[in-house]
Amino acid sequence: MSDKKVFMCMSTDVIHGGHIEIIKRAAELGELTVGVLTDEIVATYKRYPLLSCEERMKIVAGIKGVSAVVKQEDISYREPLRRMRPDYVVHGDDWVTGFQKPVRDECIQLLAEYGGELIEYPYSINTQYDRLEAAARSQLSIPDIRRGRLKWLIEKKGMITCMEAHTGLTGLIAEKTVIMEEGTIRQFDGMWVSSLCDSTIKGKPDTELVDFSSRMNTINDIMEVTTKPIILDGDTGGLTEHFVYTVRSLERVGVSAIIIEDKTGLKKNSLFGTEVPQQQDTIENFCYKIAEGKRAQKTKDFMIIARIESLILEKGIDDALTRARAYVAAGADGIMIHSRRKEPDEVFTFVQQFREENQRAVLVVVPTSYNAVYEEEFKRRGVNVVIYANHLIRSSYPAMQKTAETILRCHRAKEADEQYCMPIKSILSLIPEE
Ligand code: SPV
Ligand code: MG
Repeated sequence: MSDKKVFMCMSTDVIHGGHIEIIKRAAELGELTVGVLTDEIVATYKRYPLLSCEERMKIVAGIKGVSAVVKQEDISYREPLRRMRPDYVVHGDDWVTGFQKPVRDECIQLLAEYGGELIEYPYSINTQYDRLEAAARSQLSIPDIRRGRLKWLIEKKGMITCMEAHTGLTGLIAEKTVIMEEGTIRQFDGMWVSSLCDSTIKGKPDTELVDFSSRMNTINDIMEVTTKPIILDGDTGGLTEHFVYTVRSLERVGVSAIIIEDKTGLKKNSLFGTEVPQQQDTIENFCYKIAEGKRAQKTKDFMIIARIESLILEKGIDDALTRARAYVAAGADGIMIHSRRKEPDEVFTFVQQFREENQRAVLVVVPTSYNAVYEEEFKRRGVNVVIYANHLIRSSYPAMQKTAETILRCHRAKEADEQYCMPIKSILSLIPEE
């Protein structure tokens, strides 16, 4: 064997002949070290791994030709290359284009710093391997696997982001949109099934008019085509006697959490604030609802998160904090604090004061009106979940309206087609048949 050092990186939990082949070729070049990506990184850039990093490291270590296995904490090759200075980095040629290209570009630059070399082998295209990956991915949509993933992600990442989804198609956007940024990959961690969006898409007001059976249909549509965890906007949760059934139904289908708001009577959307009559529930009643929901819960992973409307209804921070304490004591797994101010100050004050006394409960924010705050700032302050609650419906409606107006104005579709519509070919192939 040559005295050259070889490095390659692996994330897979489904080892197949293609991987064995590339390891064999890499080992022929010298002493092979394999970097195994951590669970957080795999979940961020690919999908939630079915096997933990430790398991995957053990499997890779057992493959003939592998001399050493190291944990790799970043998708970028910077750390292992600077530390090990391998003579060769080995990779499939699938990263020449696509979202991994910037990682490749950086890797080439790093190798050039000390005269290392990138060796690429043709990526194994094999329908069997694709089927294997599809089967592994489909495991992730199984209720027992999907349900617990929200808690897991929050524990691993500290803070996660959720995009709203109100149809199968918007679910696919929340599931599949990926961007590359400075050698890392960004995608949403989960989905929010908003009552506002689920009502609006049906042309109905956001007043709990869309009933639970209909909400479940939406959830099912989204679940059929996605794998990411789902948080349901449960409005007020309805009658406590009904809420206990809701909790069980949601657990059964694999929803990860429900957020219920402490309002009573005819619910109106929070962003109306005090412009419309809205009644906050008593602490006692709402605590009873939370406690009964927790009692009905069958699995350990499901979460009931209490949403506090004190700031929306201008009752002040002290009222919000009193309620937060009571709701957590009643069993709530977390608190969503809502505000409709343009400035984030009152949310920040609440977060700071709540976190001083409670470091454990999950804290959720919905920065629809205070939209200038960066995610990093929320994280630094102790927020665990940031929800983009209505952005896909708010962006699709203007596009549809412009299209309709343009066709009316032009007496034909050509102009609208050119300006606002994706090509027919693209829409036909947007959802491939299995
Ligand atoms: C929703 O998305 O339906 C919400 C958040 O409840 S908000 O519209 O801001 O009240
Ligand atoms: Mg809502």
